[in-house]
Amino acid sequence: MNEQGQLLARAALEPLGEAAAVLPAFALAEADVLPSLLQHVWREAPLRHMLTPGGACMSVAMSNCGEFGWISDRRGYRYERCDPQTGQPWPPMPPQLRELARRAAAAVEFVSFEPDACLINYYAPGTRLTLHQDRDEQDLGAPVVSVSCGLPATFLFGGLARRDPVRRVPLFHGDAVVWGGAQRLVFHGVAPLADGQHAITGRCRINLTFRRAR
Ligand code: MD3
Ligand code: FE
Repeated sequence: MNEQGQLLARAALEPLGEAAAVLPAFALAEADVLPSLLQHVWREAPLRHMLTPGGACMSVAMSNCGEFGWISDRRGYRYERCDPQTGQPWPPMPPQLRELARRAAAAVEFVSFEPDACLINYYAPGTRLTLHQDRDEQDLGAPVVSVSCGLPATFLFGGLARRDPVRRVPLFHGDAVVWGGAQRLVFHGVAPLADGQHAITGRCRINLTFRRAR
């Protein structure tokens, strides 16, 4: 079995339900160079803490690249072509990352996934993401592909109702996850990030989510 075959075999052992799959180490090559791949993005569209519609400051710092970026403010959640902070279009998605997202989706049979948005989440120690659904995308038939980089995190994977029981799934540097089909609207979140040191990122975790916004 080739290397990719082995990764897929491990992935098959970690199903989260129909059409959600962890691909352990699938994105290792890209994760190892992620800070340099994102340097240009962060210069053009700096990480910032967005406000929730309720007026709370999110503990995760965010930015975007691609044709569309996900934003939150007092008016709600939505995708925008321009960064509200600079008025400029979001920086382009690095081709290497777009290609990675396509390959991860195809590995679990979402052929022809064309992401037009990439949300960048930055977690310092203690940062968490409360349970939520991702439902601001036009085509909920398209999957979401996530890539983890840096410190490990505990991903919280619930059900289709907020009160459903939550499974805790560890995510490590280089892991990719593809969410789609019946799992696309599950409630999910991230437990407070444990402190630590990582060779690539230092004291933080970076998570990318590739989406089809329109
Ligand atoms: C399951 N990010 O950005 S990625 C998010 O680690 C988000 O930063 C988390 O949830 C993070 O919205 C988790 C995994 C993920 C992303 C999208 C999903 C899981 C998903 C969409 C539907 C179901
Ligand atoms: Fe989410």
